[in-house]
Amino acid sequence: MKRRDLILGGAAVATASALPHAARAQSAYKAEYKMSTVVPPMFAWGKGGAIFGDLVRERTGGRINIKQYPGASLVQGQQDREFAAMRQGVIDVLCGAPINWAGTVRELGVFTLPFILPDHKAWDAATTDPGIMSEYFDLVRKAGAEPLAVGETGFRQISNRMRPIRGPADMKGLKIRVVGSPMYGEIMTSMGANPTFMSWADAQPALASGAVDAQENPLEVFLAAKIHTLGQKFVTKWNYSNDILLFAIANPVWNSWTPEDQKIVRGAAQDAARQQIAIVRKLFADDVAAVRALGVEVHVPSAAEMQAWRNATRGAYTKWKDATHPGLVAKIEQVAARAGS
Ligand code: X2X
Repeated sequence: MKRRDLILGGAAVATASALPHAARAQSAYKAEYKMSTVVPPMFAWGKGGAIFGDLVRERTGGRINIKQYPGASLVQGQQDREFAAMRQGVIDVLCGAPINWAGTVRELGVFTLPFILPDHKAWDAATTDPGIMSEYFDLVRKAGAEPLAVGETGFRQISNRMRPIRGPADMKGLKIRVVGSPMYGEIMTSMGANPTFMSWADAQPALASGAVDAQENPLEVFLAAKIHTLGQKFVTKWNYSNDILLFAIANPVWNSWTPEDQKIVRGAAQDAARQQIAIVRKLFADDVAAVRALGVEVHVPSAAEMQAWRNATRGAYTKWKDATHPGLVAKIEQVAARAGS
């Protein structure tokens, strides 16, 4: 760099820092930052978004105002469009499950391969492993957002209106609603079920009318959405997939904030994620009893039954390991094995 540029550059910095800090920050800031969540704050993961927004508002003295739009309303309920809409500037803040973005950024689905992280010990080991998380966060950055923290959406369990599901054979012919993740579709197909891809908004009427027989969601969602009132009488707690809840900010928005504010926002997301995980785990601990109390039959598989599920979904696992990020999946497998699962 030439001496003249250095002097000019220096002068520019001096002028900028002569402005009052708040004025400088405020001028580039938007009055409202739009956060998309699929579910509302009555649900544990919508609550994570609400806590995050509140903490940011409090800690920035209102400088950064994050407003939550539940029901994926910024994308007219089409939750599989969230990530693309974030890239287009329609969504500023994500607080969601990467399974919803599988059609846009497939590699973010590494945590949701079937039975890859079978319990909380394995899940915690993987999602707090510095090597895994820095690689994962780099993928998020390249995809267009600054990742801040990771909460937990919860282990997904299958429910249906027809019969108890004790093994892969019971899946045969079942019409099951899944989110727009092709991997989930193939998991179901590999067991002889007929998956239908549908948004959460469409899923509920489809269950109520019997257009689909089955669905899969964390039991906390089953309870909060009162899915038993939609004719779902049988649940199997097979813990087949537990997505992260990713807190992230669209890159251009992130870059418009001062380093001080970036630090505050990151800290707020980490605190919100911690609180959100505690809420999800508390609900998980009591969910079988809570669902049974509604008159729904809950099957908790034996170790042998769990092995049968793993065998039946192995082909889908291998295919999606290759289709997402084989190197990162291998690291997750190693960390999960060390965690003793
Ligand atoms: O639509 C679903 O099933 C939900 C609420 O779990 C997700 O957003 C993935």
